[in-house]
Amino acid sequence: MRIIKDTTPLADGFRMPGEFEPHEGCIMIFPERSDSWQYGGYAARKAFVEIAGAIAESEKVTVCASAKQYDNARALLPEAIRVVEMSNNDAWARDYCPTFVTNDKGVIRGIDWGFNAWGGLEDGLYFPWDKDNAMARKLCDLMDKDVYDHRDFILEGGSIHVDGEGTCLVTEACLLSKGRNPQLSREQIEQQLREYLNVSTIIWLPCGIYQDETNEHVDNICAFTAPGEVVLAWTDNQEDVQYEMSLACLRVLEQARDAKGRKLKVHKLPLPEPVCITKEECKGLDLCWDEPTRVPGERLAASYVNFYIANKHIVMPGFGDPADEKAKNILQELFPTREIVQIYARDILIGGGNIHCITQQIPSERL
Ligand code: KQY
Repeated sequence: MRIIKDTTPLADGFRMPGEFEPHEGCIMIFPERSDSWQYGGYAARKAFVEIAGAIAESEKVTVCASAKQYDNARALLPEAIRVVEMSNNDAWARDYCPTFVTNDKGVIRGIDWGFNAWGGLEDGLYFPWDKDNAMARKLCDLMDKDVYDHRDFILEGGSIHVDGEGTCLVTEACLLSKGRNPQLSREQIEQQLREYLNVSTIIWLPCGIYQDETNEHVDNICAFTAPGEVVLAWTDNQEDVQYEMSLACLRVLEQARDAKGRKLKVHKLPLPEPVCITKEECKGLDLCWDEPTRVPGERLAASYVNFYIANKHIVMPGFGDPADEKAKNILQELFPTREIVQIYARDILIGGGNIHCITQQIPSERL
C-alpha cells in the first residue's frame, strides 16, 4: 500500500462515486463499547448481524472485530462475511473507515481523513479515539488500496453525501463546528472537498436532525437517491422543533442547482414520532469518563434517511412506528430495482446513529 502525501484525488483524476453506483463491498465494525451500546452491546450486535447479512446478499461484507469480540463475531455472522481482527474505539464505519474514490480505469484508492470523535476535546463524544483514527489506513492496507493521507483535515464520512457527478451535500452545523477544523474558513473547507472528493458544487444545508450528537451529520437529514434527486427527513408537525430545521433545509434545496446545473427533485421522507430513551435502557449504559452518555426521556435522532444503498437492496431502519411502512414505500418507489429490507434499529439508534453510520461502501472496480 502506498501512502500518498503529495497529490490529491482531483489532481490524479479520482472522484467519489455516488452510493447508488455499483459496490465491490461494504465494511462494518462489530459493536461492544458499553457506554454507547446498552447492556454491553448484546442487542446491538444482533441488529448488526442482521444488517450485515442483508448487505451480504449482494456484496462482499467485511466486519472488523476487536480481539475480544473476534470469536463471537465469527460465530454470529454468516460464513460469506469476512471477519478480521482490528482494534477500534467504537463501531461507526461510515465515519472513520476510508472514503473510497475511483478513476476511469476502475482503480480504487482510499482517503484517510483525520478523526477526532466528532469534535475532539471541544465537544467530541469520547476519548481516546486513536484506534478509530488508525482504521482507514489499516483497511486500505488489508484491501491493497493506495491511500491519500489527509489526517490533518477532520472529516467523517457521515458528514458528506455525493451524487458522483460533481455535487456534495453537507451541513453548516457540522462542517463549521468548532471541534473540527476551526482554523479553516468555509471557503477553505470547500476547497478540501473539491480536491479530495472531486466535486465542483457544494450544497450547504443549515442543519440536520434535532439532537444529532455528531453536530448534525448530513446523512441523517438528506441523501442522494440518484443524480438530481434527494430525500429529506420531514415532519408536518409545526409544533415539533424539527419542523423549522427541515423547512430551512428544504428552502436551500429548492434554490440549489447541482454541478450539472439541474434543479434538485426533493422527496420528503416522513420522520417517525419522536423516539426517546427509557430509564431501563439508560440503566444498561455505562458511564463515559464518569458522565452518563444519555438521560432518561432524552430524544434520539431517529430518521429513515439513514439507510444504506446495497447493490440489490436498500437496508433501512424501522422504529416500530406507523411511519415505518410509509417511509419504506417511498424508498421502494425511488429504488424500483432494489428490494427494501427494513430492520428494527432502536438498539443502533441508542448508540447515536443508524444503518448508514455503521456501514461504508467500497465502489466496484468494474467500469
Ligand atoms: O455517525 C454517527 N451517527 C455516530 C454517532 C456516534 C455516537 C457515539 N455514541
